[in-house]
Amino acid sequence: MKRRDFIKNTSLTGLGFAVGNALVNSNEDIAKTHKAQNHNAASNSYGLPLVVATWHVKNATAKAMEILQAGGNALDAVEQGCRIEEADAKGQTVGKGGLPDRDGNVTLDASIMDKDGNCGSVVYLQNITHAVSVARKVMEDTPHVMLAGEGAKQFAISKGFEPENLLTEASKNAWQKWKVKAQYQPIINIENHDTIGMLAIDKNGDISGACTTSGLAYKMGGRVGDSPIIGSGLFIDNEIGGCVATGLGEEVVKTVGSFLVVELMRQGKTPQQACEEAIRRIVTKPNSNYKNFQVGYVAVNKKGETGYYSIHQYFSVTKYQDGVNVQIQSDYFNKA
Ligand code: SD4
Repeated sequence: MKRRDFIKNTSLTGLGFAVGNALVNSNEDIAKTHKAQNHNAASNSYGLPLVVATWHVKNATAKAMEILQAGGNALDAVEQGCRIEEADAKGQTVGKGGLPDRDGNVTLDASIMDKDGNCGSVVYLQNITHAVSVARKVMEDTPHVMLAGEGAKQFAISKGFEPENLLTEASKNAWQKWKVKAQYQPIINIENHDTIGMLAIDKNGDISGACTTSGLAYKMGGRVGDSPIIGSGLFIDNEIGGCVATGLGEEVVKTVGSFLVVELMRQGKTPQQACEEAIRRIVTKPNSNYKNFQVGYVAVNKKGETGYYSIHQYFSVTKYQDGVNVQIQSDYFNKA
């Protein structure tokens, strides 16, 4: 994953205009950014189908788009797209190769949500690479929404998933190095995040989303983040749009972030405005220490407009629309 290999959205044709990674200095400034983002000036339309995802995940968005271009649905697209990152053992915050908790256990969280508002998720899943597909099985084959831990693992095995060791040598070595100091702090460095959250709109205009992660590196044993919590790490309302989150899950959960973004779009905000407002809710809390963590939202509305925003520093977003699969830097909140 070449997470530093960014392409500035301002240099693109075919994606319309965008604001770029402008520094935002005040709450008031937030509202002024991204007014024109995503609009395809040439055609005066927002190209569908569309895939948008957190971080630098071009292979994943390419896979999802392949499915959509072939007439497949958004649900299959987001599942198959996320599986690309889960299978990549070099990616250290999702699926196989994910960094472990402080006890050395790799534990996965994932969720998926479809156009009809059905959803499924798994938390604290061990030894199964494709957590997103287990989440889909929970959604489709059980009367429940969420399965955890050993129950989730046994369910996955009953559905034919093969248990395997997810702790690669590289992740084990990194954990052993970390153990020397064993100091845990929320990490703001973007290089330590690449949970994949993906949203897709298919040719029928239907929206689905998915999110999958190994969570925060060196978390406490048993810790669960926002990614598998419907409404926090992911929310879809096919009449309105969808949202996925990345970053410090605890802060997303406290504001029910993805649900908030979708509800703000329901009230008339663009995806960009909605993401900015959801970030504002975090940073304006009394005693918010937002300079010490990161949260990023990616949102899409029914028209195919997208938005993305983060705290303190940009995060990268991959968008595949109008035949262009590209990495974009988000704008971000940074009250000096
Ligand atoms: C979590 N939100 O478990 C996830 C971590 C993440 O990029 O997004 N990493 O809190």
